[in-house]
Amino acid sequence: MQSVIDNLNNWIIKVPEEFSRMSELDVSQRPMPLKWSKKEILGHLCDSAINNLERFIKIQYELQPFFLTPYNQDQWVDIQDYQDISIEEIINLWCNLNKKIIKVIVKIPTKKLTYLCDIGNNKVMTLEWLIKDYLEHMEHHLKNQIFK
Ligand code: NI
Repeated sequence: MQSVIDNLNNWIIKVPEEFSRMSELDVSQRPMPLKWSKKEILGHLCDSAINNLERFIKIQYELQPFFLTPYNQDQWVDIQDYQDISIEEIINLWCNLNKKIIKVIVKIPTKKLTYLCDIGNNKVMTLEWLIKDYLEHMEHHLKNQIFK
């Protein structure tokens, strides 16, 4: 779990640095009409943080397995209107959400890391898996789409 926390802390430093080198056009441009801009991808990562923060909290006290509620990613990005918000505001939101997530993760007692959640399709995973998957999903978007 320490490596997840170290990685999140590194990204909190790196993401604002990397974005400061990009132009407004670069962060706002959609590669295709229906594809997200870099702003919107970072917004999607805010939505992921919002939804996963709730999961990391609820799994700790709800009945097991805790059933994950999916969220419609395109609708969230659209309704939150990230394309029309300044990149600074999205970066601040993303940093603050992830700082909060780190604070929650560091306080999870070791025994709770094996608590179970149902991720759909009859797949049951542990809280530890869910936290690692959160980082993996974030790094996929950062490495392959935003900072490629
Ligand atoms: Ni995604």
